Amino acid sequence: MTSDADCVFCRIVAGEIPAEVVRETERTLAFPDVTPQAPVHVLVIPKEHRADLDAVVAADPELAGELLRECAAVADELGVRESGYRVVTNIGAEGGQGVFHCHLHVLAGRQMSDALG
Ligand code: DGP
Repeated sequence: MTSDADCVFCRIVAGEIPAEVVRETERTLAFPDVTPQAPVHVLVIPKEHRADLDAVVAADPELAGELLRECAAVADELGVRESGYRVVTNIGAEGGQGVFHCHLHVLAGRQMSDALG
């Protein structure tokens, strides 16, 4: 599996940085964002190191699908699937990405604005 010793999310996958696991599959991990922007703010990541969703789609479209299914499963598990939730992924510096290991933000528990940035 591709991994990067300097990557904070690879270190979470390796258990070197603690995170409360919300969901885990063989290839994905979901854990709360350290700086939550909503009452529910969970990150869904592939365990293997890929820079962003674009890179996952190019290398492994099946894994991209699994990440999206996991977002819905997180919403289900945390009881917000009915009320609604937002899935966001930032790609590249101008896209607002700060951690260059693919992650999908699952946000819920408050009314989201209709502004997208
Ligand atoms: P983005 O801007 O899309 O790259 O968001 C990166 C998110 O990652 C940001 O909301 C904060 C979160 N984050 C950064 N470092 C850690 C960490 O060590 N643990 C957790 N749980 N989240 C982190």
